[in-house]
Amino acid sequence: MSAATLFPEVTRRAGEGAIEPFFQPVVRLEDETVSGFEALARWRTSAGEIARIDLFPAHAWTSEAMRIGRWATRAALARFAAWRGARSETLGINITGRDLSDGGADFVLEAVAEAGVAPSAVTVELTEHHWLSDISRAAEDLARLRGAGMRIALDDFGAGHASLSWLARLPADIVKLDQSFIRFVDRDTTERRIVRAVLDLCAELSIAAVGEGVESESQRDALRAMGCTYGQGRLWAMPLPAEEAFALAS
Ligand code: G
Ligand code: MN
Repeated sequence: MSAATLFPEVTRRAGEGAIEPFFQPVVRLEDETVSGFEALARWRTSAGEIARIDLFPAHAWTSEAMRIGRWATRAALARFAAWRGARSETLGINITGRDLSDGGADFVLEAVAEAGVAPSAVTVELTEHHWLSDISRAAEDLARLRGAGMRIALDDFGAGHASLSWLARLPADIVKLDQSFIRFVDRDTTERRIVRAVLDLCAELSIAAVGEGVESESQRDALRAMGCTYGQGRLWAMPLPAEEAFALAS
């Protein structure tokens, strides 16, 4: 099943191109080994250039965006399942509040089962860039995913809508600190103090933290010194095609 058959509108806009799942490694800051990957949909154009799907920002979210997201998630799960076997690495899949309120939890349960990926290998990343219209319902949906063995991550933490109320009311295992904070984490900045406080908060709540968009060794060192467990970013690798990304795991 190709993107071309499912999404003629998008593939028309992309020329000969197609949506493809890319994978960005997430590393343990302790020893910089790969703990897992985040799946990110990419749009590969006929010119060979690879663009981020900026077609659907939060304010322009459509049912087509959701269909594409779901297709990309299924494709990512299939690629990951074919590679992982008995290995221990995890896969992060992204979901929005809109998707969640449109049967997203059932979709994730079904797609993970269909791909044959162990639920314990899956982290569901809920982005803060979209509003949650019904937080109680979202909490129930996320609890179902967690009950099935998946982990829940609050993505783009600090840069979106809800931070503390989400932390208080949603079942979260992981917080992914937005890269707008990580950018300044190696200097004496307000961002650095906020990161330190959020890491303390995560420790208090027994939530693991991931620094997103880590680009330099000094950012890595600062996060490590403040007790952040994981990192993700250009310092290690940008999102890559499956084979290239998976080759980074030892
Ligand atoms: O929204 P979310 O955090 O799930 O998506 C991560 C996005 O950030 C991806 O589109 C990815 O390409 C981008 N990204 C990942 N690592 C880096 C980085 O080190 N620097 C920058 N500028 N962007 C990054
Ligand atoms: Mn994410």
